[in-house]
Amino acid sequence: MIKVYGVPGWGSAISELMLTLADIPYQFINVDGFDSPGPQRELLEKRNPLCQVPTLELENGEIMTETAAIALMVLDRCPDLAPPVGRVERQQFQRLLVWLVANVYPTFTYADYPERWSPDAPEQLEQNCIAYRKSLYLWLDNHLKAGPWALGEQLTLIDCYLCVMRSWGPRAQWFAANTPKINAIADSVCQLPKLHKVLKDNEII
Ligand SMILES: N[C@@H](CCC(=O)N[C@@H](CS)C(=O)NCC(=O)O)C(=O)O
Repeated sequence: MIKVYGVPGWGSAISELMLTLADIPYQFINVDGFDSPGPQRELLEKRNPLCQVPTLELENGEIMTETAAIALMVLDRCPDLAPPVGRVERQQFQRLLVWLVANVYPTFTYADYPERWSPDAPEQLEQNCIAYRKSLYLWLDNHLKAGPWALGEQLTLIDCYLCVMRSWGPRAQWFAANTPKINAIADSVCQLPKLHKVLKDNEII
């Protein structure tokens, strides 16, 4: 069975939602505290030298990291979670998948640990990253389809990202006030009975 090394509510929640939607069984291994020296960090570092979550250990022992790569792996097993090949929505799915991890996710990498990257001005770096992240979400909200899901009529793995990311900074209240489409999509994901347990376990609902 796949092992998901993660922390409730963190980036591993995106993988957990995707695996659950695809009916792929997994075992969750909580590595809370991995971002400080200690046994949890040692456990994770052995599998992923970047020491990030999610880190997956697949059925064959291979290590898989990067939520976008994990999404592609899930799609190999459950193609219905992306628009079909040949549909215009598929290109937008591919674009948004890379866009989220290439643009939004790094704002967390830098703003969550600003002292690592800018020891002399950590607060400035953090504020700039958060302001940039807000501008990205505003752009995204303007470019999303009318709904009910990010790509229109079909629930896709992009919706897993939006649901989990809505629970992170700048937090649900900001999304409710500024990004109505992201907010509505995240609400719809939160109402999927299939995801109820995993969302609760990750303190997203
Ligand atoms: N590119 C990775 C980013 C993963 C990531 O940054 N995860 C965060 C937690 S949500 C993390 O592990 N941060 C710790 C660190 O970067 O040191 C992905 O898409 O999975």
